Amino acid sequence: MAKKIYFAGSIRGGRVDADLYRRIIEYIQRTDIVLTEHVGKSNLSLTEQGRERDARIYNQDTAWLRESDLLIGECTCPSLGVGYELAYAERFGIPCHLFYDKTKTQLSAMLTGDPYFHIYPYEREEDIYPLLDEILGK
Ligand code: 6IA
Repeated sequence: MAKKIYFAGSIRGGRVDADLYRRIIEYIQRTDIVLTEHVGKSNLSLTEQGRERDARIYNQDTAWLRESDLLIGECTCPSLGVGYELAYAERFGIPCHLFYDKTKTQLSAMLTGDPYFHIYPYEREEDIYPLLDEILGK
């Protein structure tokens, strides 16, 4: 059965990796369901929406997170929102698989120091896809 995947990637933290997010999302979608497809879209509005509209985003995202089978995060570009989602996922027992490009960044010790998270440092984008196959049980 297709799994429900919560893909986490930076939005207001910076969109430098938005195309990479889109490629990863499209890869996962070959076999499984990505609840957060918008994270890979290139035309996202980055401006604050006001607390009420942002509350709708928060409520929707946390509901999706609770119903997801697992979280896959691309964490090269630091994002407060992704960090929050990871702690939230841990609280609800959602398995988390985190990727980052080790030639570009070092991950926060709050993630690498927490044994709850499965962490995959990579050097080339091509390295990500076979790991995704394993994670998704292909
Ligand atoms: O702090 P950040 O903005 O970088 O946080 C990014 C993370 O928070 C992503 O993994 C998303 O799941 C979530 N997130 C942040 N902003 C939004 C958002 N903005 N919509 C949905 N999820 C978000 C509005 C875009 C909308 C107009 C399509």
